[in-house]
Amino acid sequence: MEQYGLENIRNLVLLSHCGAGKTSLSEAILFTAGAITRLGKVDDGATTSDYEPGEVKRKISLNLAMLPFQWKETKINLIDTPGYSDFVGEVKAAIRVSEGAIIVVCAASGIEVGTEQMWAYTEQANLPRLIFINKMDRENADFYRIVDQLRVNFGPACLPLQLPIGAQDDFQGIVDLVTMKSYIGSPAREAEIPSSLQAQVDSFHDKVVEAVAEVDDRLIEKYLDGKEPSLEELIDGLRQAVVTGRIVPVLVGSAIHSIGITSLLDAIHSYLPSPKEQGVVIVADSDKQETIEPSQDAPLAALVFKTSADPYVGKLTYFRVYTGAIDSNSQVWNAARGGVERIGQLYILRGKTQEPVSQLRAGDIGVVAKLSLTSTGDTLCSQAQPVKIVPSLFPEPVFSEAVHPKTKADLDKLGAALSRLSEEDPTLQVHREANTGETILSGLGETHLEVATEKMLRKFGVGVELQTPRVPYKETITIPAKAEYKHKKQTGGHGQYGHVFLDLQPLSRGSGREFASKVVGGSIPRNYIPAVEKGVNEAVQEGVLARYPVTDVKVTVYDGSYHPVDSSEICFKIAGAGALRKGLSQGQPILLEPIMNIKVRIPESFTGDIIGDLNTKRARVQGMNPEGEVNVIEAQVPLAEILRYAIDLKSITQGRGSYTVDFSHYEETPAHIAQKIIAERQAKKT
Ligand SMILES: Nc1nc2c(ncn2[C@@H]2O[C@H](COP(=O)(O)OP(=O)(O)O)[C@@H](O)[C@H]2O)c(=O)[nH]1
Ligand SMILES: [Mg+2]
Repeated sequence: MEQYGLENIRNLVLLSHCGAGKTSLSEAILFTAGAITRLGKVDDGATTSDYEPGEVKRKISLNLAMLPFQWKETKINLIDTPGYSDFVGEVKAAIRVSEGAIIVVCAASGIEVGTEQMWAYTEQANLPRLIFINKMDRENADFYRIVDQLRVNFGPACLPLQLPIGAQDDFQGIVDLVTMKSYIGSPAREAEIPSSLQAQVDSFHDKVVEAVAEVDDRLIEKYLDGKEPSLEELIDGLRQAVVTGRIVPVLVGSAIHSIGITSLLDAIHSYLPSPKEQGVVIVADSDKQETIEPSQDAPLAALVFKTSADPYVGKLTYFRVYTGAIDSNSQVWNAARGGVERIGQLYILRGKTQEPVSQLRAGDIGVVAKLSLTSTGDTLCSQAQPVKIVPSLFPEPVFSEAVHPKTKADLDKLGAALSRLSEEDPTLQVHREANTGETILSGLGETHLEVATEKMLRKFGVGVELQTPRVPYKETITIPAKAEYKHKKQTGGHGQYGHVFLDLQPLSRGSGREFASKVVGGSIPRNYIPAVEKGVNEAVQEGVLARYPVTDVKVTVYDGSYHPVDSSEICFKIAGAGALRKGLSQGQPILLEPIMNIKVRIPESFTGDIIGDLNTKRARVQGMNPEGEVNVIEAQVPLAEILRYAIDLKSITQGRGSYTVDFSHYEETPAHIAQKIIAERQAKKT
């Protein structure tokens, strides 16, 4: 098995708006590099990257895919990612373990929402990048228009290193502005620079030389003297500028026709950094961050960046080695869990194909099956020198649905399947909503949850339906009330007797429930008081308005009577419950609804639309804080109005917005809305 030094590895993530052609490009790259012998198409569901049934069915990528190949003496671990925003967790994981990115832009559509988002992610991650203008063969493809757009939106660092030869139907190849050679067709043949393009090529070449001279002290003098740098100097200068983010090369081609791919591979090889050039961030303890040097001759440090649940092999753990090496059939230390992890056979993944390897060294990426302790975000290391590498941060789930198993058998397997799903996807969370008894699955959007339920059926054989979660309404009283209830029965032998007086006081919002006894003189014997409390506690679970739990009430038992023979705990429980229900009815009960704090982040220009929409949702806008070009709107809004806000926000902003919610407090539901809810609950009962 071939081993690669740190300098001879590139970990590279493909990023773009959905549909710009990442998966097609990854296939063309593998094909051009000779890693695959057949060029599959996304539209036939036949690519190396999109192999999962959900991906084949939808013809979009849903998961990150590892696509390693060799180019010249270098191993390139290409990672294809989904462009659809519901699956951004995969993007974040892939970015965390990459040293470079290719941002794919469609030559006709240009910059789209996803392009802006991916650009921002690479900025946050400080990731050197190339831009590949794809689909040059398409109608409306216009290289120069897109380049202008890139420079306006992302800055003058975006620098064309190639020009297209022809466009749309007539797109034939590219001119390389660094080597000043031109390449036609697929596989690429070197050709003359078309004379019609020569002036344009010279002018763009000068721009490249100027841009490199500006960022490279060694070249600026030469440039000012009017001397042309050597090819080596130019490439070296470009490499420094790309690695430090001062130049973002813009390349061009067509994934579908495999045009421009060889030049793209050369650019990756020449300009993007190897793992050696990136420090590794570790956390020694919680507040101190320091970096360690990437090295293959050091103790092991490998970050687990993804876990997938496979019905056949079980759990598959994806890791990136930062220092040292990891061996098949060895033992490593998991610092986060404080335990030894047994490592079985290591594999390299290409799409769904697993190739066994005996060792993986620093810089490389692999997978191992059936780890027992380890989860996404953990570091595998040596016990002698434990380290924790900072993991990627995943977005919080914002969209929730209630999971209803279809059959009894589905119900039995539901818990295990849900916990494995959320283990595999850190952007999925499961919890049980105590107030409604529903199992709630939360994720990043409707499609995300839909795909999760398909996976549940396919991988674990569990059938479920998703429904909008019920709102956990509550009930309370608005005025004090006193109530008496006597439970008395004479049946055959000895009878039943329990008799209580309750005092109900409304409490302020958020107080919860209290119970007290002020019984004096033994009108109810002390040993029966807990039974009264039990009766009260059971009865408050279903209020008298719409059977929602009762809150913010203080219940005091202050009097009653008993019978020396007929009284029992059960009788006082029944009396307690009966008195409570009477008291609630007399206390002018109302329905309370949960109010959430919502924080919506949107580009400035959507502010009016977002506020308008929030107003139709009974929201109280509390603040607007511009943060650069983004506006952060804070509001309080009833949960009932924002159960599907992820979908509304996406359609108002075409996916440019994001939001977070958390619970604030309960508040009275406006009467006309409460009446509807009460009527619906009554209809359901009967
Ligand atoms: N005309 C043309 N279509 C392309 C090209 N690359 C990709 N496509 C098409 O664009 C669509 C989306 O491609 P895909 O690779 O799945 O995009 P992804 O979402 O970025 O992975 C598919 O229908 C592809 O066939 C290209 O170079 N030219
Ligand atoms: Mg794709």
